[in-house]
Amino acid sequence: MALELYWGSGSPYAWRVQLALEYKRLAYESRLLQFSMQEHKSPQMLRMNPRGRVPVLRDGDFVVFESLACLLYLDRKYPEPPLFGRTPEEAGTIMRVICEYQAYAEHHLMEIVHAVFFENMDERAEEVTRAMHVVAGEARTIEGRLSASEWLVGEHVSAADMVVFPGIMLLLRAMEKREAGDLRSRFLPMDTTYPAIARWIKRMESLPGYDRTFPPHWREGAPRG
Ligand SMILES: N[C@@H](CCC(=O)N[C@@H](CS)C(=O)NCC(=O)O)C(=O)O
Repeated sequence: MALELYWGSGSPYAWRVQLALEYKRLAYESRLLQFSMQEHKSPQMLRMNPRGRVPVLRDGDFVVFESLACLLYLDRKYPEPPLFGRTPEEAGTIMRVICEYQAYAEHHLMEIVHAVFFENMDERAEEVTRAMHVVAGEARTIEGRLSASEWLVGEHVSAADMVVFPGIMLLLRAMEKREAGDLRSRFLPMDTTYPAIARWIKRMESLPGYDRTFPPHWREGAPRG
């Protein structure tokens, strides 16, 4: 039976798994769920993931959720091309970069995105400014890595790129919103503020199958979530 991916448009976590499936050129059934209709909370989805979140990946009788777990499963089950490197050293470095992103950047990045899309920025100004400083610092670290190498770790695209990329794209999308105000000049234009990240984004966008992973609702009208 084919792999099935349950996902939602604009979910950075689901996007990671889509990138991995496409990179490995795996055939899969795409099950796009509508957040607005709470389809991710249906009884069928809750049976697979009691947390009611996406992504959820099904492979025959086996179900896995949590995006990083999905990447690891795919890599163990379908090893070529690898997502976690070819040597123990590469695997350790890839996991380290992922852990650093998740521990020190992601929460703050999502705080900014959430504030821009769903909250009153004036009321959240202090927290958002604090988060912005943290994210800008972490972006500098990523910029440093990408100034020295085409991908976040090693010579090839890896799980590290697939974990970090969707978050950065979501942040850039938030920056397109009028509500982002002065934050925009902190991050944009990327070509000037973070030129190595801007070049890396282009490389990610030219990966095979990338277009199929792009959040469909982002192609429509003004940015929302
Ligand atoms: N740590 C999880 C996060 C998954 C997650 O939060 N997904 C969001 C979409 S971006 C979701 O399904 N939210 C629905 C909800 O919380 O009700 C992962 O890496 O997969």
